[in-house]
Amino acid sequence: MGVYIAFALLFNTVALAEGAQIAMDIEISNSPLYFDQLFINPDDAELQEGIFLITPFPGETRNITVYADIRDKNGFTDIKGVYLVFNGTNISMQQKFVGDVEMGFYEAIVLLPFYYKPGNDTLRIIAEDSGGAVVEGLININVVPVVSLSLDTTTLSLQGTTLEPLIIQGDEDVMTPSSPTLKNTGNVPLQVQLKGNDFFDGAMRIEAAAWLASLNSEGFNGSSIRLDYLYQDMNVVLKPNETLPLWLQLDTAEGIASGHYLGNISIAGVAS
Ligand SMILES: [Ca+2]
Ligand SMILES: [Ca+2]
Repeated sequence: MGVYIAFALLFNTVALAEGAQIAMDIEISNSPLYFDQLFINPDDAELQEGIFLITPFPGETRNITVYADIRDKNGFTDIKGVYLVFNGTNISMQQKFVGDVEMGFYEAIVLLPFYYKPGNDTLRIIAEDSGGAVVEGLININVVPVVSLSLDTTTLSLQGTTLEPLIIQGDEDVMTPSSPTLKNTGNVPLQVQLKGNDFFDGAMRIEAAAWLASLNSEGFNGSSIRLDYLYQDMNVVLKPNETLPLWLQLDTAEGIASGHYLGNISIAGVAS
């Protein structure tokens, strides 16, 4: 806890004769301004060994409430301004109520985007009184790594003839489920993996390997893989908050009987 000590040295200048006595009064005024308590709402973070653990919400911005109890020996009305510095922004903390004649209770909400980098960080709180005394307090935080991958498509149906390859076009818009879009909704880079199973209509079967998949804004111009029953790496790293279109193509070259087939394609993200 930071305690601000101001020294005021009051003495008279004297012409010093050798061996003369010097009279000196020293006044130490204690803490014109200091932090009584700095904390984050327990609902927003778990405290572990002096560090607040904050888990971002996948794909959303999380509001973190930060509190500072500040005392000023001259009375809380002497506190002029309280600011919170985080992620390059300076937020003014609002006085919520007063504890007693010396203490003011301040609050601010910090916005934590889901893609904010995980690891140790600090929230810096700066308070100033009318006399220009400044104190700075730190809240140590740890942003917990979150692995989260979202796909706007859950089910798709595809119609066509068996004369030519059937293509599902991906896009980069997460609001268009008919065109699959992957988005990294966590805060760590992800390796994307895909697998498929066989598609069936009764006894009729299309093997998983009849599907080609590509994660590329250019469609199949980039690298594509043939689906397998086990997860395979797409050799694409999806950065936090980044989106990529997923393209799928059913290869009908081997000849597929007409029917109504049903099957699954699964997507996974692995922290890379
Ligand atoms: Ca003061
Ligand atoms: Ca889409």
